[in-house]
Parts: sequence; structure tokens; C-alpha cells
Amino acid sequence: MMRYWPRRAPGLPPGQRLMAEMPRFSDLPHLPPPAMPTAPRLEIRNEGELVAVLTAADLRALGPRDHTADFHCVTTWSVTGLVWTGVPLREVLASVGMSDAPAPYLVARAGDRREAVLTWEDAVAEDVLLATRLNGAALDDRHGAPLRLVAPSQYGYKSVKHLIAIEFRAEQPRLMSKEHLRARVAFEERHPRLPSPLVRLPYRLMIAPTAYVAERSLSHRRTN
Ligand SMILES: Nc1nc2c(c(=O)[nH]1)N[C@H]1C(S)=C(S)[C@@H](COP(=O)(O)O)O[C@H]1N2
Ligand SMILES: [Mo]
Repeated sequence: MMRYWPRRAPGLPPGQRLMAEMPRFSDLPHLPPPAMPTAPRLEIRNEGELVAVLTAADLRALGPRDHTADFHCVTTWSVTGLVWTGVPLREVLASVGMSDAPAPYLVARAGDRREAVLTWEDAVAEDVLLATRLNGAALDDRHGAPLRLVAPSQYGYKSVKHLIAIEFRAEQPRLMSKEHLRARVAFEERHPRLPSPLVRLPYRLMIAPTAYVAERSLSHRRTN
């Protein structure tokens, strides 16, 4: 469990601590990763109506590139210098005719039914990617195979793993219970209502047990 104890380090955003390795993490850590197809398949919808389906070939045609970024979980652990291979979300959206906002909000949906809400502005920031590889290897089921959203300027709960759909909405969709609409790391937007200095410590105490359970549920599924 001690390998999941993050340490103070210079240069991190407010309230963050450095973790040696990126753990598998979730607010439902006992759930194993969902069964996913090996190749990405991403639906893009506008108010429920299917606009496009992107395949692995479509994403390859957009020229995936390496992007180095740090990753910050709202519970205060960070990892630095990750190399994601992928395509900026804004280029993916432009490729299906969405260079301008079809709606102000979008929901990123995952194979494990997890969702995150993004504003158009946050979604088309230049550092937001659809990634298929991490540190030179195909994404594995710990880190979101076969396709994940990576939004490095927002807390990790916006970086939806096992991504299956992006849905545009005219009205602000319902947020998860502890989800801030923007969740910008630089502004320490951790929680929708509670002040950040108040949630840092209780969140930090959850890191080691959460990462431990998340990793354990992964190996349970593998051996079953
Ligand atoms: N589909 C899905 N995406 C998810 C989660 C999840 O449980 N399911 N957890 C989120 C949280 S809280 C964090 S911090 C990161 C963790 O990413 P990692 O497991 O690759 O470290 O994924 C985010 N994306
Ligand atoms: Mo997180």
C-alpha cells in the first residue's frame, strides 16, 4: 500500500503530491474494467442523434502524435511526464464537421457507464486528446483500453477511460455527485460546492486504499 502514498514535490499544481507510478484508479475501485472491443469505436451524437462513428482507421488517418503531459487526480495524486499517443479531440470533431460548437456541453461516456461532462471550451483545448497509447504501448485495461479521453488541465475524473461515445447537449447535463463542471487544476476546482482546502486531506487519505482495491479488482478479473 505504501507505493500508493504520494509525496511532496516541487512544481506541482496547488494541493497535489507526486505518485511514483500511475495507479489504476476509480471512485468505484472494486469494479473490474469493462469488457471492451480491442479496437476503438467512438460514437458522436448530438441530442441523441448519431452524427458519426469513428473507427481505429479513422483515428489513424488523423495522424496520432505523441503528447507529453502530467496527470492530476482530484484526490491529490499526480504523475508527471506521461507520453500519450493520440489525436486532439478538436481535430476529431473537425473531421466530422464539428469545427464550431454544435452545443455548449458534451458528455464523454465509457464502457463502464462512467460519464464526465465537459464544456465545449474545455473539450477543444489544444491539450485534450483521444489517446490509444501510453508511454509507447497500447493502452491496457488498467488505463482505459482501447480509447480514452485525456484532459490534462482538468482533474482526472474528466479523462474518461474506455471511451465509447461523445454526446453534445444544449442543456447542462447532470454532473456526478462530486464532479465540478470545469474541474480546472490550475484553479483547484475540485468539488462543485466544498472548498478545496477542506477536501484535500479526506481525499488524500482515500488514495492508498482506493488504488490498492482498484489494482486488486483488476487481477481478480484476470484470474477468474
Ligand atoms: N471509464 C472510467 N474512466 C475513468 C474512471 C473510471 O472509473 N472509469 N476514473 C477516473 C478517475 S477518478 C481517474 S483519477 C482516472 C484514473 O486513470 P488511471 O486509472 O489510468 O490512473 O481515470 C478517470 N477515468
Ligand atoms: Mo481521480
